Amino acid sequence: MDTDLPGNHRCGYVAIGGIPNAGKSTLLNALVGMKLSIITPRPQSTRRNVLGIVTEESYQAVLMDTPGLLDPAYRLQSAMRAQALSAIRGCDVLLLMLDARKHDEQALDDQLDTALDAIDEQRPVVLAINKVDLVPKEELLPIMEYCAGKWGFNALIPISALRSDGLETLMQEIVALLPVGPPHYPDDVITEHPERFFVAELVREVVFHRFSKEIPYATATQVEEFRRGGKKTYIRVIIYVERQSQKPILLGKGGKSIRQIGQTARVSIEKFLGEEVYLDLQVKVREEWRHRDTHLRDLDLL
Ligand SMILES: Nc1nc2c(ncn2[C@@H]2O[C@H](COP(=O)(O)OP(=O)(O)OP(=O)(O)O)[C@@H](O)[C@H]2O)c(=O)[nH]1
Ligand SMILES: [Mg+2]
Repeated sequence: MDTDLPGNHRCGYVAIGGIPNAGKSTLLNALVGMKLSIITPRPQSTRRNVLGIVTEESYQAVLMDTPGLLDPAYRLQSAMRAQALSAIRGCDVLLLMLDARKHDEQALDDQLDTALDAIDEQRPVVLAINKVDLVPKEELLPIMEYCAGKWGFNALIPISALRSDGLETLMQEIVALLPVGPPHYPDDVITEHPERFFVAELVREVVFHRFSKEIPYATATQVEEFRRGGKKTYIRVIIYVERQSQKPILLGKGGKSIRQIGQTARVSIEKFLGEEVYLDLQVKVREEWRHRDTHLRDLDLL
């Protein structure tokens, strides 16, 4: 063990689990202090686990944002669920997140059971009751009391991930539950996914914001070329859709829509990479990619 470390240094894996749209990715980004996970108003934005590391003098929390838990209706959704469950089952502390707006008893039961069914009674669980900025104060206590009666949570913390309210208390509770031990990662490492992953995600984020109904869910993105050396970094991203009929929707009249997607995505990609980028977007069809293992594997979703 590193002799410079305090004797009670803590380190461990923290899975952020819960139903789709609870605010898990918003929380990961807020805790890490960097936009690692895409955030959209639509459920099922996150499709695979995203790692974010918080390193302080006395602890290192290796956080894992996970896809929202739901009953899978097709292959991609079952792969998403498997990803989330593997993080939830393998973590040192589960940070279970609730959407406080869904607080009738049935909705709370549903939210709690999705994750708690997957873990053993011994594992520490911290319950983060999120979006409290949208809920009248007097409704919070009954929610907390109901949840406390359902499971022996190690802590119940009301938070607003969006406003970064309650996050210090949340982190303190989590750190106290981490095992004592040296850090897993060097202190300057924040994540371990390749740049290509984040770039593809930032393009997908724009599609999720811009389109409704089926299009976001029928879309996948992949970096096909990433070249440095010129005046700007050249990045070609393919936007896959499932059917020929979806292609013109993404392109828009005279290519207007794809140009706007490109402009918005380029700004966030440049911010993420800290360099100027030439972003080249292409739309291609991959029949039924959501349902086929070969495609899901190629897209790093399986
Ligand atoms: N008002 C409010 N909105 C929030 C808060 N946290 C997240 N949101 C919003 O809730 C929506 C979903 O947030 P995400 O962070 O993408 O949720 P998620 O749990 O990662 O969703 P999936 O990846 O689909 O499972 C976004 O529009 C966020 O801006 C919060 O504390 N307050
Ligand atoms: Mg998410």
